[in-house]
Amino acid sequence: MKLLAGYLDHSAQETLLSEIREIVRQAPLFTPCMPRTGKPFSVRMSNCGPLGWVADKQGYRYQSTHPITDEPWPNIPDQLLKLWSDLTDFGGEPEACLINHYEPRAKMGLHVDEDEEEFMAPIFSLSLGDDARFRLGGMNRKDPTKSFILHSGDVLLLDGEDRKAYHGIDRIYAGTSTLLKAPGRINLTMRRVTSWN
Ligand code: MD3
Ligand code: FE
Repeated sequence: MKLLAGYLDHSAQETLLSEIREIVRQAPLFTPCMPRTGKPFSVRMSNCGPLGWVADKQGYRYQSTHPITDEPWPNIPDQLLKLWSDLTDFGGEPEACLINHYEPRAKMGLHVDEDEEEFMAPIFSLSLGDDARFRLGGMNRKDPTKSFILHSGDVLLLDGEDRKAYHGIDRIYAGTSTLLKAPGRINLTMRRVTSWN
């Protein structure tokens, strides 16, 4: 894991945030839910890029359209594509950019990202808004974990062994940033999904 603390300055964060606001106007945040049980996530999501990650009673998957509007996902903003090409050495553009919106009480339990076919590509993550406590473990759920505070503008790059590690968001520290209009946090995660192109 490589943490690039404060990689985006305030003005770059504002520019990106206005692009994200436009994206969620076209592709509204939806509430994902657990397969089978239908238990809703506390995080709301949307995506941009050719593929987007969705979760419903049928399962977890990547698809090319929004689950409610059935429209294709908006494009990934150029600013994000440039960050990907500047910071990763993997050929090709990201195929999916997941937008996670955390309200102050939202969290994301420990999980492994395993819905992608491509495990060689790094994962790029960017935090906006309130601080969050991020937890990174090992390949097994019971492995010891470490926690890190993620701040607005921080970039996290995951590759190698960490790509397959358990991770989650324990809590949001509401009111630690004034970037967003309301307390909360946005996380953007860019990924390669397919292993064919
Ligand atoms: C470590 N998102 O979308 S981002 C996710 O802050 C996700 O919203 C969290 O976990 C969030 O799947 C954490 C940092 C991150 C992303 C992917 C990882 C850490 C990771 C994949 C493997 C290991
Ligand atoms: Fe994850």
